[in-house]
Amino acid sequence: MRKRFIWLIGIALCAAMLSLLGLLIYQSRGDSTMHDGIHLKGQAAAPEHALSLWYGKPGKITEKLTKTSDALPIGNGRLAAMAGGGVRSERLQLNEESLWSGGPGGWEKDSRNEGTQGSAYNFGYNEKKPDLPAVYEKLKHGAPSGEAGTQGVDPEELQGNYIGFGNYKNLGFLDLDYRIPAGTAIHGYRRALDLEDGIARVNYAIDEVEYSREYIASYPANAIAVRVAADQPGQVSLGVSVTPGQPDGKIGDTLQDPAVRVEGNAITLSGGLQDNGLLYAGVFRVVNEGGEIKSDAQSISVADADAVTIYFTAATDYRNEYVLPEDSEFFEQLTYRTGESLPEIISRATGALDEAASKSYESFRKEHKDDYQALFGRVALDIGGVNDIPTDQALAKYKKTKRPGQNSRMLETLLYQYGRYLLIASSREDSLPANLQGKWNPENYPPWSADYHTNINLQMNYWPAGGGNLLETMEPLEKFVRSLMVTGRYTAQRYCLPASTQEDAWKSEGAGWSTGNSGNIFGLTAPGTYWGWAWAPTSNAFICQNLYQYLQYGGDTEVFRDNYWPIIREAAVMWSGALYLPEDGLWKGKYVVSPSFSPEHGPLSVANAYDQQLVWELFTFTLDCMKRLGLEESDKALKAEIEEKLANLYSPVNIGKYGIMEWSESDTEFDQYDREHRHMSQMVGFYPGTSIANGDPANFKAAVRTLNWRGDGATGWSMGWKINLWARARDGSRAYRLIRNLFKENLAQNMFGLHEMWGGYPPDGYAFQIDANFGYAAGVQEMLLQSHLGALDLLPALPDAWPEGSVDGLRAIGGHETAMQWSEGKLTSFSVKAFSDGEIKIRNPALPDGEMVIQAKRGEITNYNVQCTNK
Ligand code: FUC
Repeated sequence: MRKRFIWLIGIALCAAMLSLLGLLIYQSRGDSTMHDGIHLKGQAAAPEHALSLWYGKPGKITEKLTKTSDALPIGNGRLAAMAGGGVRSERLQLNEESLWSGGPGGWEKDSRNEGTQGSAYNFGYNEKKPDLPAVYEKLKHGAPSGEAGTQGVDPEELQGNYIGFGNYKNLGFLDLDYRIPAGTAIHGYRRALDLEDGIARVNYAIDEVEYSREYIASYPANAIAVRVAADQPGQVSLGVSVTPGQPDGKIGDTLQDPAVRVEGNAITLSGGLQDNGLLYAGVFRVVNEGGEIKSDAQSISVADADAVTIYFTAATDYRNEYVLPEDSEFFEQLTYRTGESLPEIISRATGALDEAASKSYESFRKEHKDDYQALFGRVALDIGGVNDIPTDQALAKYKKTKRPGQNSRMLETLLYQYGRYLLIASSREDSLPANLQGKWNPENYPPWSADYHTNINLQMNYWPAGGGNLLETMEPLEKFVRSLMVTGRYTAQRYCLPASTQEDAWKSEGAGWSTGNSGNIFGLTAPGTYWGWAWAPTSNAFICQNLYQYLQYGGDTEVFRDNYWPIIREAAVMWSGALYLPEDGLWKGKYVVSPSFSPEHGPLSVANAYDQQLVWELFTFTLDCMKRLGLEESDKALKAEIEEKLANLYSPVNIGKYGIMEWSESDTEFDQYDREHRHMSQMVGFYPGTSIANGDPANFKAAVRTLNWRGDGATGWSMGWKINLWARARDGSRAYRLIRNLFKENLAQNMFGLHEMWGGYPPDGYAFQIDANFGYAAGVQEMLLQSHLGALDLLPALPDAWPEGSVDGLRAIGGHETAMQWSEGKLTSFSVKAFSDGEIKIRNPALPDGEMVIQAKRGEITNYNVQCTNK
C-alpha cells in the first residue's frame, strides 16, 4: 500500500516537472521558433485587409497538394503559381495550363494508368460500339441490381480507351535564395494572400530593415511578377535559378531533357514533353533597382539592390484546333498544335515578357489591381467576424469549437470570397476552363490527370459564376465546349443516336453532339475506360445548363446568340433524336434515355432520374432560349419536335419510399446501394435544375426526405453540392451543418478543397480538388439569394450562425443586382438594381404579405427599408 503511495507521488512529481518543462519550451517557442535555420521572432500583425488568408510561418511546396498544403495560389487564368514564402530560400511552383501530355502524337494514358504505352491516340474510340435497340431489349426487364450489373450488355460497347488521354503537367520551379545567413533572427514574419487586391505577400524585419515581397499574376500583362523590396536602400540580395518540372523530354524525334539557359538577366526554361513532343518555354527576367547583377551558367545573383522584380511568362505550341479540314476522313489531321518551332515559342514568350517588364513595377501592379478588382470587387459579404489570428490557427480552432464565433465567421466569409478569387485566377478570357485543380498542379500524374470531368465536376466549377457576378469567367467554358463539338458529333452518332444511313452525318454542323465523362484538352469525347463511371451521355445537357446561366444572369445577348446558343441547340438536337420510345412496359409510349446510368452509382438501366431530369432541363431551357432570342419562328421545326418530346418525356421526377427515386423501376434500391454515395444524382433537378425545384410541395417534401436519407457525409465536392441542396430546401441550419463538415474534413491549410482518395493517396489520403471550393461559393450564394421560382427570394436559407450581416452585388436570374442587410436573422433592408424594364417580384417573410412587386427600369436602383415600412 505504502509502496504504491510512493510510486504515485513519484509519478505526480515527474508529471509536474514535465509540464513545467513543456511550458518553458512552449513559452520560448511562443517568442521564437526555428525554421530552415532562422529564428522567427515576434508575432505577425494581422494584414491590412481582413479578407486575407495569412500565416505566421513559411509554407511548403510539396510534391502533391494534400491536407497539409499551405503554399498560396496565384493565377491569371493561363499561368498559375504556388508561393511557398520561405525565408532563406523560397520555391515557386509554376504551371502553364496547356502543358499536357497525350493527344495527337502522344500515348500516355491517364494518371491511373501512368506510363502505360499503347498505340496512337485515336480520340479514345474502341472497336465496339453499342447496338442501341439490342441494348434496350436487355435493359428493359432488368430491375437495377447494383453497380456491377450490366444486365447482359457487353460493357465493351459502352467504353472507350485512354491511349493518349494524357496528364496535366508541372512546368517547373522558380528558386530564390535570399542570402540570409543561418542563425539570423527575423521579426514579425507574415505570409498572406490578400483577396481584395489579388496579391500574395511576405513581410518580415531583420534588425531595423523591413522586407516585403509581393506575388502578382497579371491577366492584362500575361505574366507573373515576384517583387522583393526593403524599406532601406541596398538591402536586397538574392540568387535566382530555375528547375524544370519534367524529368525528361523530346524535341522532334530526339530525346532531349529540358534546358535551362541563363543569359544576362534572363533565364529560359525550354523543352518538349517526352510523351507527345509538346513544346514549351518558360521565360524569366530579373530586374534590379540599384545594386549589382551578375550571372553564371546556372543562376543570376543580385547584390545590395533596393528592390528586385522577377517576371515570368510561358508559352507552348498547343492550339485548341478543332475545325475539321475539308478532306479529312477522321480527326487525325487535327494536330492541336500551332506548328511553331521551339525558338519561335521562346521568342513569342520573350516578346510578351519584354512588354510586361517594360513598364514600371508600379504600373504592372496597378494594371493588375484595376483588372482584378473590377471583377472581384462586385460582391461584398459581411457576416461579422474578425481575422485576428493566422488562418491555420483559425482553421484548427474551427475544427475544435462547438460554438462558431468571430473567427469562424471570418473563415466562412474568406472561403466564399476565395472561391470567387480562385475562379478569376483560373478562368479568364482566352484561357482553358478551370480543370479539377483549377490550374494549380505540382504533379506529373495528378489525381484524375487534373482533367475535365463532366458528370458533375466541370459544371460545379462554374456554379458560382452567375450569382457571384463573374459571368466573364464563363468564356473559357463556352470556348472549350465549342471545341468539343467536332468529335462530340461523332461520339453522338456512334454511341447515342439511332444508326444513320449516312455514315458521315457527324461531319455536318448541327448534327448533335455529346461527350463521355472525362475529357482532356485534345478533343476527347468518347466514353472512358470503365463503363461503371464512363457512361455519361447527358453530360452535354448538364454543361449546357451552365451555358444557359450566362443568358439567365444577364450575359450579353449577342454574345450568347453567336457563341453559346449553337452549343445548346445542338445538344437539344442530339437528345431530340436519341430518346427511345418503348412500345410496352413501364415506359410505354414515353421517351426515355437508354442506356441510362446514374453517375458512378449504377447500374445500367433505362430512364434513371439524373438522365431524364437533365433532358427535361435541356429541352425546357432550349425552348426558353428560342423565345428570348426570337427564334421560335425561324426554328419552328425543332421547336415543335422538342415540345412533343418534352410533353411525352417519361417523368423526370418520381417519388418513392425514400424521396426522389434514383431509378425509375424501383425505390428499394437505396437499401442495396451505398446510401451515403457522394453523387446525389436524383437531385440534379433540385439544384442546379428546376424539374424538382418547381414550387411543387410534394416534390419539395420528397427532396427533403432524400437529403435526410442520404446524410451529411461525403467528400469535398459532394458537401459543396449538399450545401446548395439544403439551401434550396430552405434549411439554413442544415446547409450550415454541411459547411461545418466541409471545414472540418475537407479543407487544406491553404483552404483548398479536398477529395478523399479512399486510402489511395499517401501521405494523408486527401487530394486537392477545386470543385469543393466552387460548390461552397455557389452554396453560400444560394443560401442568401434564390431566383429560380420567378421571384427574388431574399435570405431563403439564412443560418442562425449568421444573425447579423449584409451582402452586396449578388446577381439574380434576370441579371438584377441585389444588396441586402439583415439583423437578428431578419431582413432589414434591400436594394435591387434592375437589369431590364419590367416587374420584379421580391419575396421575404419580413415584407408585408411576404412579397412585393417592383416596376423597374433598366439600371434603376430601388431601395427598400423593411423596418421603416413596417412601422
Ligand atoms: C467523379 C467523382 C469522384 C471525383 C472524380 C474526379 O468521378 O465521382 O468523386 O470527384 O469525379
